[in-house]
Amino acid sequence: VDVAYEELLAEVLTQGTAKGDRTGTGTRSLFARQLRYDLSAGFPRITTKFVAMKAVKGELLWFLQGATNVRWLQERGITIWDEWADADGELGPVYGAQWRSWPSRDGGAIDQITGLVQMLRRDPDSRRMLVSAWNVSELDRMALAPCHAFFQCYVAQGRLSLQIYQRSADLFLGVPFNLASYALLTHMLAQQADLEVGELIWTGGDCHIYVNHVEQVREQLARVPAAYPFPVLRLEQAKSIDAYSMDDIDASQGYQHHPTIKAPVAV
Ligand code: THF
Repeated sequence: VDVAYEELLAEVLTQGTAKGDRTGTGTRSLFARQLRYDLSAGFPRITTKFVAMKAVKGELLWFLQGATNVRWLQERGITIWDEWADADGELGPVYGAQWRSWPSRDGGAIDQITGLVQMLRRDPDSRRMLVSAWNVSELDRMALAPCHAFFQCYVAQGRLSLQIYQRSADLFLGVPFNLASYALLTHMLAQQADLEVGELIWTGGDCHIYVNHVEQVREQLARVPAAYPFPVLRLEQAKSIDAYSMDDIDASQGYQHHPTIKAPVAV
């Protein structure tokens, strides 16, 4: 049973500095913390509350399509990006645009994900296996600056590890999603490159609990130590990193969890 996430919640709740933020909500915050998960030991879908895997899967597939319009998500009942979209459903050049078509100087576009899969296959010792959403020249056109700004892959002994740097971490609402999302991405990349999964390393910059999530966090921590182990991921083999569908992904096997805890998202 892994309680690292809950320990981080408790640390920020009890030791965090009161700090204002862009949304005007107010937070308790600590800087620079890390969570590590051995992905071969289980899929890090937090169990001390229900984590909506349908939204996690949909959001990641939507990133991988290079999409930046929320309609595709809405058609699947996923509303987690609605607050930031304009009247046409657009978010500007956020994750999907930067991952799949980062504008290059010659007027073309760079597909970082295809490049990453090629490096994993051809040159797994490379120390340049990074994907960045943090395109400084386009930040002002994004509805929201990337929270999970970039990630790096690392291969040793046939195992793929991934470290994600999250500059701003909404510990109660966002981080359980972000952990499951990057764990899933690691499994997909490993499958595409014929590797086993290694570790997911999550590095958080401003790690915060919004003041209007404090009661929810107390309720969640009253449930610790977690009673349940992580579930196991079933991932059907897809022909390419672009070919995964919702039905190929199932993180419900062995997912025992405490009940949902609702909270408002800071916009
Ligand atoms: N803004 C803030 N304030 N927090 C975030 O976590 C966040 N994101 C994305 C962009 N901006 C953010 C959006 N991701 C939920 C989950 C992830 C989000 C936004 C909202 C959410 O409300 N989750 C609920 C309900 C899920 C459901 O629809 O069923 C939950 O209980 O988990 C971080 O990437």
